[in-house]
This record gives sequence, C-alpha cells and structure tokens, in this order.
Amino acid sequence: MTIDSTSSVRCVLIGAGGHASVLLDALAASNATLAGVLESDRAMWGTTWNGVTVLGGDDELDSLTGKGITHFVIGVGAIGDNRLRAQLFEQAVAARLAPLTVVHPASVVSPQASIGPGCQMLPGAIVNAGAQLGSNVIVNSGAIVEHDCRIADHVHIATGACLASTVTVGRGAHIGAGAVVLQCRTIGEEAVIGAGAVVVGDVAAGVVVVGVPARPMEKRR
Ligand code: JB2
Repeated sequence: MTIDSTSSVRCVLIGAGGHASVLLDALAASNATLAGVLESDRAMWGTTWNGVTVLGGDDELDSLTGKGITHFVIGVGAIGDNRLRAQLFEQAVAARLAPLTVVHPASVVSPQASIGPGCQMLPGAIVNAGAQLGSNVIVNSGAIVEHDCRIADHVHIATGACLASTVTVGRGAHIGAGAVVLQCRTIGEEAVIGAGAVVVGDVAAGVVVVGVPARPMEKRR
C-alpha cells in the first residue's frame, strides 16, 4: 500500500477481515494515510495486518484524535445485519473522528448523485443520476443503484445486486448479493433481501424475503 505521509487525512480501519481487505485497494488509491486498524480479535493486537499495525480494540477509538488520526472507515461488512456497522459508525463519530468516504477508482458515481459521509463505492459499483445515499452505505463490487433511488443510512447493497430506478431503501436494510429490486419499490428499515431474490413488491420493515419472486421468510423483530 502507498502511504502518503504528507496527507492530512489519517484514518483508522475498524475491522480487519474480508471486507476490510477489499477496502484496502480503494484506500491505496486515495490520498488518505491508513494509520492503523482496530480489531475485536485480541490475538491480532500489536501485530500487523496487510502491513498495517493493529492498534487494539474499539476501546482505543477515544484516544485516536490525540494520536493525529482524523478519520475512520468501517471495515466490517457484517453480511445481513447492519446494526454492528451502525453502532461502530456512531461510536467512531462520538470519538470525534470523521467518516471517510471511500470511492474505488473503478466505480462510477454520477455527478448528479449524492453520497453521504462514510459511503463505500467498491470496484464496478454504479450509482446513477439523481440517486441519494445517506451515511455509511456500502455499494459493493458490481452493484448498481439506478437513477433516483433513495438509500438511507447504514444500508448494504451487496455484490452484484441491482436496484432499478426510483427504489427507496430504509435505514439499515440489506440487499443480498445478486438480488434485483424492481423500480419504484420500497424496502423498509432493517429488511433483508436474500441473495438472488427478485423483489416485485414493497418489503416491510424488518422482514426477510427470499426467492423469485421474493416472499417473506420470517419476521426479524
Ligand atoms: O465490533 C467489532 C468487530 N466485530 C467483528 N469491532 C472491530 N474492530 N472488529 C470487529 N470484527 C472483526 O471484523 C472480526 O474479528 C473479523 O476480523 C472482521 C470481520 O471479518 P470477516 O471476514 O469475518 O467478515 P467481513 O464482515 O469482513 O466480510 C463479510 O462481509 C463482506 C461484505 C464476508 O462475508 C465477505 O465475504 C463479504 N464480502
């Protein structure tokens, strides 16, 4: 990884697993310096991961501004349950760190789209005109957010999923890998769309749907 020691953006990566390893490429192409990672796995503390020091656990967050770290990146993908990502985001903001927006150079984001702080656009992601994304949204590799979609905070649109135009997605929802949501549908808060599902109607908050066409599997809360 290229580390630019002159950069004023020094960030910490929270989580050091599979999703974090994908983020490394985008970070390397940015002007941010990756100053360390935080891990819940104590065995990793004090070691290096992909050439970056594991500073400790999330209890370290409060001390990081004093060490010249300015920004954070949520490195946990947490498939199917975005509550951990939301909690870590809020914890890092409370520690006075700023969310770093990560845009891989091979993603396409329309200048007419808006993306909130801490969003992650991974390789091959497309966000088209008029789309509005809140904070801490992942548009994972090869996923498509078509024009005029409205995506709330902490949503994860997994690898290869497709939101046809003017879809509304509520806070913390998960759109599974390869799923398709037809245009103008609404996905409720913390709903989960199973991998490969085709959503032809609205999905209520907290409901898990699977299959083609997508049908409810269970109520989450
Ligand atoms: O609360 C936490 C925490 N919980 C788990 N704080 C911190 N700092 N770290 C945490 N972790 C750590 O995140 C785990 O100890 C582990 O090292 C890492 C999660 O790695 P894993 O590879 O298990 O999952 P992931 O979330 O990075 O990736 C999943 O989601 C991606 C979107 C995988 O299923 C991937 O295949 C998927 N592409």
